[in-house]
Formats: sequence, C-alpha cells, structure tokens
Amino acid sequence: MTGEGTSRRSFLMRSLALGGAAAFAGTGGSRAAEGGDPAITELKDWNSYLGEGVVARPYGTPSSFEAGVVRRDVPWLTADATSSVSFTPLHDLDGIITPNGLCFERHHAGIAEIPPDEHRLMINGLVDRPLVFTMDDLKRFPRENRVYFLECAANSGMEWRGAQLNGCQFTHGMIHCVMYTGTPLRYLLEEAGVKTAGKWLLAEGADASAMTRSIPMEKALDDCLVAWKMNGEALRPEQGYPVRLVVPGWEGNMWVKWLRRLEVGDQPWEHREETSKYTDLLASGKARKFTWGMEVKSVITNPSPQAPITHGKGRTVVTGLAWSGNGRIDRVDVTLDGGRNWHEARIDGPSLPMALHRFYYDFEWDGSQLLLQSRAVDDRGFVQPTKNELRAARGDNSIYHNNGIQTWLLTADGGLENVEVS
Ligand SMILES: Nc1nc2c(c(=O)[nH]1)N[C@H]1C(S)=C(S)[C@@H](COP(=O)(O)O)O[C@H]1N2
Ligand SMILES: [Mo]
Repeated sequence: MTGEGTSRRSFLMRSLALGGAAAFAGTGGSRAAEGGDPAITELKDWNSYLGEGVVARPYGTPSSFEAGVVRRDVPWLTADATSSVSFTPLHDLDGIITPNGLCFERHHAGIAEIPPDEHRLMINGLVDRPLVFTMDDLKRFPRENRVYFLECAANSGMEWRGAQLNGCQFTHGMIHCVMYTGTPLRYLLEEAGVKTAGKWLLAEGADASAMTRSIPMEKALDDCLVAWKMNGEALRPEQGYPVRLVVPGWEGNMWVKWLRRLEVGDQPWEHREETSKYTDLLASGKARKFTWGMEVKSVITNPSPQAPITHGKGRTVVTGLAWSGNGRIDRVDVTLDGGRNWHEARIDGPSLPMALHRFYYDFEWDGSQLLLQSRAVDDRGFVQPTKNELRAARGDNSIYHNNGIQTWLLTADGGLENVEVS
C-alpha cells in the first residue's frame, strides 16, 4: 500500500530530524575500554549455570536487585499502622501504570481479608427492589476497562505550610493509577430501580471501620465503576478485595474498598468522613465541604531527594507525573530556575482522562545549582497554582487538596532537597 509506504517514510524523516535536534555532545555511554571491559570479557556465573526452570516462581516477583522498590510509611504520622497510610515509590517507577504491589494504601481499620464466596453487595433505601449481589452475580453484568488515578485528598497535606518531607514518595505518593475492570454502577442501580426522590448514595465498606461516604446520584450514574480487577488480576486485599468502588477524578476517600452496601437516599448522610474529615478549614473559620474533585497537579519524580543525579553533568532526563480530576492533561512545563523560565515538557504514553500522564524534559546539566519545578495545565484550562496562590485562596489551616507546585533544590553534588520558592 502506497499510503503505508509514505507514512513510514515520513515517520523515518521525522525521527531523523528529531535525532538531529536532540543530539547531545559527549554524553550517554563511555568509549570502549582499551584492554576490554571485564563486565564484557570475563565469564560470569550466569553465563555458565542452568537457571531455574519454568514455574519455579508460580507467581513472579521482581528481581532481588529491585528489593528497595517498596511502599514506605512515615511512622510518626499516625498513632498506629492499622489506621494509617503507606506511600507509592513514585521515584522508582516510569510510565503511567502503578504495579499492583506498589499501590499506596490507606486503611482506617487495617486490611480486611474477605473470602469472595462470603461477600455480598446490597442495594437498599429508596429503590423499587432492594437487591443483594454475590461476586458471581456482579460478574454477569457488562464490564468496562478504564485507567484512572486514585489520589487521597490528604496527598501533599503535610506540605501546606512549608516544605517538610524529603522525597516525592512521601510528598506525593498517596496516588496510584491502574486499569480497573468492573461494571458501571449505573447498571446495578438500574436493576434496583432508583426512586425519583433518590438523589444520594451512601457507599459502605465491609472492613471493621465500616467506612461510609455520600455520593451524589449524578456522579453515581455517570462514570463510577464497581470493580473487581486491577491491572488484569483480582484486586489486592490492600485495595479492597473482592470489590471496590471507583469514583473517577474524585478524592480517594470516596472509593470505598471491600464494598458491601449502597444505600439510596434523598440527602447526604453527613458522616464522619465528610464532616470532621475531608473538609477544608479556611482562614475565616468556615470549612469547605464536599470538595470532591482532585484538581490539576504534577510533580517531578526524577531527579528528586530519593533519586539524586549520580552521573554528573551532561545529558540529564527530568521526568514526572501530571494528573487532573477534570480530564486530560494538555501541557506540562518544567523550570530549572525556580519559575523564571519555563520549558514545555514532552508528554509520552497514553493521555487518558482522569489518569496519570508521564512527562519528560531532557536537558544538558552544567553542574550548577538548580530549582526544579513542574506545572501542569488540564484540558479545561486549569493551571496548577503555586503554593502561595493556594494559601492566599484557602489560608494555611488546610490539609486536603494541596495541588501546589513542588520545588526540588538540585545542588552541585547531584543531591536534591525539598524546598519552597516564595
Ligand atoms: N472500606 C474502606 N474504604 C476505603 C478506606 C478504608 O479505610 N476503608 N480508605 C479510603 C481512603 S481515605 C483512601 S485515600 C482510599 C485509598 O485506596 P487504596 O488503599 O487503594 O490506595 O481508599 C478509601 N476507601
Ligand atoms: Mo484518603
């Protein structure tokens, strides 16, 4: 086909042009050593033994050399580990999908271990037919596959008043992004028949915290999923096995895990998680409530305090993540000088609404001290604010919904520190 030939040729031309433009001087790889590099010339163990056979590892795990790539907690943040949080190691990951074993966890009463046969999901309240579903029942509804980020509203909460935690795992790691498989919540509600007065939904978990949140009916009927798979396999116990609610673009607290009950009502329930918690205390003493949407945000994941530059000056890759509960990310800019000059970063990989986006900025580091920041713009035109802009609008009592611009100080030795530029 001529069309194909032409497009392939023009692709080649394009990549050649890009290659030219992106050529770096004296970087990337070293010259072949005179006497030969022992890493190449010497016979290694692994060249000479027969390795483990298939199914030696029936469920595969990462290489032992990757043992440092793990969730971490900040012990002083919470009184104990059962009502606590662990953080995704964002600085060790690439692309937009979080591996299941590395998704941050937020539990109010630890991890519930539920045998799927014994699990039930009930719909009651203002419905024509109260219903109970087994897991088998749920799997007979039409399924959808969707990639979404889940961000806890408290992500970056410790950073409201100033730079505090040293690493993007801790400042921004209450987020993950996986592909969910499940059935639209709408189908289950249609089966039960929501009465005209039914304007709100209460979602309740089966864990010991019996966590509940009120969700407006428009959102429930729009894009929420009742999901039982993440990244193709069953939900992990940490993420709500056997079934959780997916509330795209909205704060993580509403994504009820171990979902056991959906009650239809005519008004919100005003439970703990939407009054005493997950409300934003303003300088006036009034609190904003029902601040569901997660606003446009980004962070540079590499380099960062846990991932310093070890290669010295020259060719350097800056990468990070951007996301918005409003939709897609249109643009990410990176600055090396604390916001004086901005450069458009390259977004690579899928650009999906309410999912993480991966960006890159390639540059030649001259070894000098820099102030690195990223700033995202979403497809609704929202621009990520500075932390000062955020504090001017909301005061400094808040914990939740900090989407301010993050700054890393890069020093001449390649190390990085969490700082603020005011
Ligand atoms: N049943 C139940 N659902 C829950 C929670 C919980 O403790 N119990 N924690 C909530 C909070 S505050 C967040 S941020 C997300 C965290 O989801 P994850 O553990 O999959 O990261 O789950 C939400 N759903
Ligand atoms: Mo949360």
